Amino acid sequence: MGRYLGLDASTQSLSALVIDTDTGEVVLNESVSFAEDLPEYGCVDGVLPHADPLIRHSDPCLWAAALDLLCERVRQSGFDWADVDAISGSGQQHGSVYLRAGFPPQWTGRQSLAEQVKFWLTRATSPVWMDSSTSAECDEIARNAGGDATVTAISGSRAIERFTGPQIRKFWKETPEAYAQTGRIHLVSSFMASLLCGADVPIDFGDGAGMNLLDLKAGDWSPLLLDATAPGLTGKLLPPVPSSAIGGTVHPYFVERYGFRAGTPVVVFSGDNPNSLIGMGAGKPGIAVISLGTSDTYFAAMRDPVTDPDGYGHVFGNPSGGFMSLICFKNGSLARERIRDQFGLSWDAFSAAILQQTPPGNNGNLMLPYFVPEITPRILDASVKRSGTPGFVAGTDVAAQARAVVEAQALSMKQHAAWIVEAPTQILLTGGASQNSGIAQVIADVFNAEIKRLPVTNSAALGAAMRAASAVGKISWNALAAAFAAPDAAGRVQPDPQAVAVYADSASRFAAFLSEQFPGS
Ligand code: ADP
Ligand code: XUL
Repeated sequence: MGRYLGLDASTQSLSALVIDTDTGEVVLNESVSFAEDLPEYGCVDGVLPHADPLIRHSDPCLWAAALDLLCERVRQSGFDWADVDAISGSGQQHGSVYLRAGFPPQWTGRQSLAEQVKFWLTRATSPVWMDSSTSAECDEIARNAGGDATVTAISGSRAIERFTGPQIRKFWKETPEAYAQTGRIHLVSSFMASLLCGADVPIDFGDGAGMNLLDLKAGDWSPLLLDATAPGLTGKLLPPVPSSAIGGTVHPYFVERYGFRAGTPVVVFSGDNPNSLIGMGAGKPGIAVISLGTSDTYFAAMRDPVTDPDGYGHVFGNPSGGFMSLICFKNGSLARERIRDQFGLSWDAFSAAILQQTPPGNNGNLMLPYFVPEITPRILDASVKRSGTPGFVAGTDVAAQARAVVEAQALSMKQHAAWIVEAPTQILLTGGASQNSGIAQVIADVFNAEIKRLPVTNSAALGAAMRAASAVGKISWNALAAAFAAPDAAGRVQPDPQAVAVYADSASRFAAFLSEQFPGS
């Protein structure tokens, strides 16, 4: 029993959450926002501005700076880092960091982490999950490996633009000298763990499965996919490990600067979605989870790796054993924010527009809210389409815009996620937007499922803390889920039978509008 820290390096922030397994309480929940706290790195919505909408990179020095800032902020708040018995963490998936051989060095207390990391980078920026610029490389990898079906059978996903393998291939093609100088490639998760340990911490099966490089059944890198991706890649990756492996201990830099206890064990980090699966108490098959973070994702645990027949979805490792299926939508929170900002709404007004000012089905109004290139369905040439009443199409009917974006997202999710859990009767909802009652009601009605929410909305950080407690504290998943991931009675939302009937019709009209406007999607 003790105190366990989960760090969450997400798209727009770095958070720390500590659970106390003696009292069953969350004793620390602190966050650093990249935009508000570290504007000097120039990231907007977590990425560096780029004229090409397909290119989306971030700055690994920003993540290092956020780690220093978060540790210092928590120390100053009076929380004693020495009380933490073990640490694990979470990272936005797929993003990659490219480093010289010899990384990580012995950190010195004379410079900040960001200053030290900068010297070791062979690629100044990190492609992240929002990047869609590697279509050519995906085709090449599939061809080199013997076809899409082979890549999917081995790795659980077709070669996908944002996945790390295609990103590595693009780096090798564009800058072969910098690729040759690269001694180590990390995911965001394993990079953050390596910063903390001042030692090379391996990638876990959960996050490693998001690279198009892992042989899921063998639990090791696939020689065929490594060769199909880039020359000499084997030596640039550490062998992958189970999510319960100890990656190292906290480096003296953190002990001396911030007061961590010397020797605190660090359990390997994992991806945000595998961590969320744990943090939602959904490690066993049959429980559907929707996460409304920067991306919207729909996922569930599964015993055997079953792949998406349409080729959009993925199989990742489940940190509590077995696998998880997932489907990801890029036009998630940022699309809802675009509508909120364009029409001058607050989140409360956005929710009221849905709950009080518009009916389910939105009087037949439909939107295809593809502000940026979409992952599911695959739309590279993004645009927003509307059909319906003149006021809606012209944008004067403000309330209908809020309902339309959320209905479109929920209908698309239902259409594309049927292979994961066919007709869930209950859905666990998490992520920053899950607290919005209007959004939660639309999801309940479209899926005809009861929505349950947890008191902790950062399920990725919570899941990481629970993984540390399981691996080091040897506390059972059931006990951890009962203590920290029990749904909140007040957070339940029931489907409305009348709305459910309306959405059966909306679903077919939405699917027809989508295939008419984006043929082949
Ligand atoms: P990530 O982990 O990807 O950084 P979070 O789960 O922290 O994302 O969610 C952040 C998003 O939540 C923001 O982009 C914001 O749009 C959204 N959000 C926060 N509060 C609300 C709200 N009340 N209603 C709808 N969306 C919200
Ligand atoms: C999942 C995905 C995103 C990122 C960022 O495949 O691309 O959910 O993990 O949250």
